[in-house]
Amino acid sequence: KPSLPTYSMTEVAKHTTKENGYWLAYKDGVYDISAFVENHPGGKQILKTAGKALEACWKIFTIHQIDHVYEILEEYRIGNLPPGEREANAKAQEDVVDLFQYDPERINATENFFIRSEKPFNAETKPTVLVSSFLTPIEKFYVRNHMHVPFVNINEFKLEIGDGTSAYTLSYDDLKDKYQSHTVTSALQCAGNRRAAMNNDAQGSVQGTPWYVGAIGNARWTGVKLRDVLESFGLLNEGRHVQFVGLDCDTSQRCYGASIPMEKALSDDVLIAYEMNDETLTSDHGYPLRIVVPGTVGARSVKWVNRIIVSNEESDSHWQKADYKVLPPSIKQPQQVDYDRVPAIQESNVQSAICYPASTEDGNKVKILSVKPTGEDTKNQTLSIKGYAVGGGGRQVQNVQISLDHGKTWLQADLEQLAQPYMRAWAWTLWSTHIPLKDLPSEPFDIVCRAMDIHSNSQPDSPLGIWNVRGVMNNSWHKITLKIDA
Ligand code: MTE
Ligand code: MO
Repeated sequence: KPSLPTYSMTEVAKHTTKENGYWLAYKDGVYDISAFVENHPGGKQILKTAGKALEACWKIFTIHQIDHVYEILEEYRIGNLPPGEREANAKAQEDVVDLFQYDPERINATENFFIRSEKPFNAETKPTVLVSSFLTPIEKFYVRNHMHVPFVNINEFKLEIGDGTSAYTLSYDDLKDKYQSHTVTSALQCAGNRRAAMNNDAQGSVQGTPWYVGAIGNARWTGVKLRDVLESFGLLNEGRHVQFVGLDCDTSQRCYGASIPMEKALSDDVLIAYEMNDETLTSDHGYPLRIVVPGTVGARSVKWVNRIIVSNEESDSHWQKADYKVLPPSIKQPQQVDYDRVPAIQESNVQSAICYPASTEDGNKVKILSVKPTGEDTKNQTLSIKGYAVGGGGRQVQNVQISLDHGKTWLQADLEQLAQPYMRAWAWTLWSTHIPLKDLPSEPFDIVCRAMDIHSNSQPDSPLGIWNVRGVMNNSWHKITLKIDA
């Protein structure tokens, strides 16, 4: 197009905002896609390409490599790229394909989360946010991504269900129309929640994302029962495990995956979910479909699930075969043989944590927290303490206790919990207590909490006896140190 002006990549790179317009380059053309942004089938994700050359962005998302896309793009052409820059683009970006281009924009992320990593996105909910509502709002719910958020074209999306040799498929609409919907309120907790507190001088440091207490949330999940879907294809009890595979795959096509025992899949409450808190799943939480395995560690609730396989074998994914296993404490540098001797974690254990008072700073770094008591009348001032507890495996929380003297004496907390059927207590418990100011020391002091489930399982007082190099399943008493600022 000789009639059009020539723009360099430096010029293109300046157009990445609404004010300046969204420009991009492709081959020998320069395009202003501002007017197209609203119409892009993949939504706002297209903005990630602004200021850049498309070559690299399209390399992996082959869905774009069809003629009509080039035709659409040609309508937005505003100029030419100087000769030479096209080759440079293709070459320079060959190796830096941004797998994360479909990760969503995360509104108010720093307000709600302590962000542990950006790519992949790993963010835990701040403690005070956790206890401010019984259902964790979607945008405040922790995100644990091992890879990028995958691109999904819902019109082409298919869920495959099979036994490893042959498979049936269901579209998104099929799944919603053909099966009865079912809603479950359930907590979801990462097996690595509270990992950071497992680091200690005596035993060494642990490997993995250093979560404080916020890799947990509680939501209403709506979907169809996994058992109904398996049953409709005659796959119920046709293998010992049910494997799930996600759409998030690395460049060598290894995808996130996990499995659960068939016995668990027979439960009425394991879902192929499409809604969270009555809204369509967001891309960070698995849109369009995710598995929800209540009572089980988060790692088995596979997001972006597009394949379900009934098999006599567990999933052979890294996250089932290595990782998410409680290795013996003698192992400090795990090898595959060590993992092979140890079972994959399934059910969660009994857990609780103090979430209020809390600092706005990263909880792992706060040594002594200064707090002001509440109440107008100085004589009747109290200190409120709040937190969450969860039984794991469907076991309801029986009680939560607070101690100000490292476990010699205990105060019983008040519980907010749902009435749930026996062994199906999937939702968490919120708890609170109010301690009169006159009962509190003026010097810095420790508060610990611990929960007990209906089978009297309780939490260990320290991580020493449960230490493992991957830092998983830490449910030791949670402790914070306070100084009253009267
Ligand atoms: N599913 C896929 N496909 N990819 C993932 O990285 N992370 C798992 C699980 N499902 C993961 C996944 C882990 S370890 C946890 S704790 C939960 O999703 C987190 O779910 P959330 O991000 O919705 O809170
Ligand atoms: Mo996790």
